[in-house]
Amino acid sequence: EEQKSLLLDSSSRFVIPQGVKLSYGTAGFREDASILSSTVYRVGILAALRSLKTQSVIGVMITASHNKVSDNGVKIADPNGGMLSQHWEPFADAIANASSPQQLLQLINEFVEKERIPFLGVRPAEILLGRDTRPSGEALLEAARQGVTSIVGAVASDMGILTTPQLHWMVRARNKGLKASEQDYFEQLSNSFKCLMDLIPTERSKFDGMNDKLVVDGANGVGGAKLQVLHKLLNVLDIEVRNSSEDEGVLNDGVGADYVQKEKVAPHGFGSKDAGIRCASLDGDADRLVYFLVPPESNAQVNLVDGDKILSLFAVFIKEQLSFLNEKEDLKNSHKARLGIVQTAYANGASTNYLKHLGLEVNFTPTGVKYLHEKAAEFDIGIYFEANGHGTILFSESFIEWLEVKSRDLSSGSKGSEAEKAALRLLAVSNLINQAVGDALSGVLLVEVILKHMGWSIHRWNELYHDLPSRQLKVKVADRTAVVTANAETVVVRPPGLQDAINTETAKYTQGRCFVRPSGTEDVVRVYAEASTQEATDTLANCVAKLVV
Ligand code: NG1
Ligand code: ZN
Repeated sequence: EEQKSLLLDSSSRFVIPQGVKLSYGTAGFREDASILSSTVYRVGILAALRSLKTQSVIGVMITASHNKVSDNGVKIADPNGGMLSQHWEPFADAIANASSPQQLLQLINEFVEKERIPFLGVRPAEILLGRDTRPSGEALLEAARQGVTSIVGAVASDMGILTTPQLHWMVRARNKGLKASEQDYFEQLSNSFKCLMDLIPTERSKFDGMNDKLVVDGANGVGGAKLQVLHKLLNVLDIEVRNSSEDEGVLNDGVGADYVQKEKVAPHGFGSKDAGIRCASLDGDADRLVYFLVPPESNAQVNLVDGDKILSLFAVFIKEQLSFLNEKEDLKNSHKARLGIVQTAYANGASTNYLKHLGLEVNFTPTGVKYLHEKAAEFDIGIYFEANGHGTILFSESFIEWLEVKSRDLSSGSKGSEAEKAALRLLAVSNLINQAVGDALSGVLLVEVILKHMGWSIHRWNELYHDLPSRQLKVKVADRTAVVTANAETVVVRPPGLQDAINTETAKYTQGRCFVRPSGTEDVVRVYAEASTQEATDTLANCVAKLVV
């Protein structure tokens, strides 16, 4: 009864806007911020129920990532720091669209019953709330808090302005019983970075004559300021951060990783004066990272070093460490680690060829971090990246334990051996790179230390392989759900005949590859094409776009 009146009372303060149908997509709920408060309030309720069900800490992040500043959004971090279990998404959709407090209450009651969510005699719900720098964030965070506290006994902690990966990291750390404050996050990253720096082979510790400075575009979002904090703790890297707050410009407006990757132009504040310098760009909530080189001519395209190339750099480094470890086959406890690479169909074909050529196992999943993450978790070490710069490296618990034992065994034997250093490096990577979600801050640190380890400039790195020309188009259609795909979105199964037509078109081009799929975040069908020249690629993409409408 107390619960019932609490819910009816609080939900009457959050009236659902007329005529909007919301859906918990790959990025949670995302809309114009002005219509989101009832949705965020209801997500607060869901988070509290999820916490009761799992008897763990749950996170709620308020962000719309790379979208425009007037948008906002909300997503849940599950107990392990990952995305909300897909099994709960239909409930999220249902309550977000419930038309009255009574209907909301009924849906909650049914769900509590069906999922057997415990209320009595259990640990009360505990939720960590975070938000990015959007002006609408403060009020929406309050709406989330009211949603959480409308469940009897539930506690909401406001963690303040954070990057999305920081909040996911905190949720994961809390549930593992580890230190989980923002300061702990910064310390873990900087300590493991320093550890990797100390393990750089002395003969390689010089860059190959290139400018050692890194300039980072913070998208006028939350990432720039957080990177400054890390930078102060590190005091070894030469990093300049631009576009680090609203004072310098509008969030995601002509800046940020999404803009740089899609438009292939330099963000605001970068120009020919930066030609040849190593540059990087974060997105608005700092879960995506791309590197780029500004061309000397002022209106030319940037040289993009995208998520595929970051993945390739990480793969080369990890593979090198594993080969050091496997050299000493006589060691007890020998273990051939399974390294797996996970990409989507948007990965440039040249990157896939390169990775296969290294002898690595490359897997494909549909677009959406939850699919990539899940696949990568099947390996001892799983590296996943989307071309747009979201990705990370996952280490299995059993492999970490094995590494800990191994590094101890090795240190008692041949002191300072390559195998011992390799084990220590892999352990440091597992602490540096965010195990919950892709994290641009930990990504920057890992890229920087690997470049130093290899003695590579960004130019050398960029030469690992040459991207095939590619083109992405958006097609507005009456109903994007009419397009249904299979095989990690590479094949259209509906409408009938479309795939045959795409095949016929693609076959006309050298190194031609093309696929179409409905977007999960926008009301469009996306077309992606690759071929041996940019001109051919554009023609292929345009022809296929005409087949879709
Ligand atoms: P959709 O709209 O489903 O293509 C986009 C990105 C994804 C992912 C999600 C979530 C592309 C082609 N797609 O998905 O990679 O980042 O947004 O933000 O970049
Ligand atoms: Zn983002």
